[in-house]
Amino acid sequence: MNRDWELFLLPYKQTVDELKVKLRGLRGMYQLRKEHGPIEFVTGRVKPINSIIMKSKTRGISLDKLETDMEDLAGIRIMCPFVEDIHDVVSMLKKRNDLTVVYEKDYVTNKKDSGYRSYHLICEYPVQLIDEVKVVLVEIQIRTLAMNFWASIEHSLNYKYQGEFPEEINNRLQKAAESAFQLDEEMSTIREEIKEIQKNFRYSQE
Ligand code: 0O2
Repeated sequence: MNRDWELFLLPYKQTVDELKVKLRGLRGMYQLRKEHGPIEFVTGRVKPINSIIMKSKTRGISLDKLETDMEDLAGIRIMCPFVEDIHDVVSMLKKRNDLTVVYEKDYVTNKKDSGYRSYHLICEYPVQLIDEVKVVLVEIQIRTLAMNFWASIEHSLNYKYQGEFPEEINNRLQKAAESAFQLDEEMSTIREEIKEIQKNFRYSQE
């Protein structure tokens, strides 16, 4: 099948560009309000054509059905400082009126067998084209910095093994994912303790 990929992917590129600007803008708004910002940084990408073709083969997705069946042609990642920020960002995204959450996958509570943790929202986003509004699917992944550290490195190592790590490496990657999660939990505990100390200090000054 001959496809003009650039034309096909254009609404997805527009979606990624728009959402990156909107979500990065939120970070600045929290800073201005001098509130804790649940967003550390935001990235986004349109799935590269070779990955689309590879995923369509491995998942048995017909190239005619990419729009409906490949949910991550447009992908956004939101990195949060703390695990609890993930839930705040999810609630905030669910309340937005420029996108609709279709369904969600909570790999933070239910980690994948690989050790992968992240919260995924599959959303519909209406994008204005020259003479029509097209509703496209976008996958928003929300994760902590530690989850992102693990996932980015595991993903890059995966290219060598194409998803089939030897068992011993698999086990070590799972352990590394657990260490990353423990680090997240420890940072949250430290944060809570600091908040408590500050609260007590304020009371003692009143
Ligand atoms: P990319 O863009 O190269 O990252 P399912 O059919 O639901 O089991 P599906 O549809 O692939 O699987 O969705 P899933 O597993 O919920 O999420 C897909 C995306 O989540 C992946 O995209 C990765 O970005 C990320 N992900 C899921 N599992 C892992 C993992 O074990 N390690 C890492 N590093 N990332 C993971 P793609 O398609 O791999 O593309």
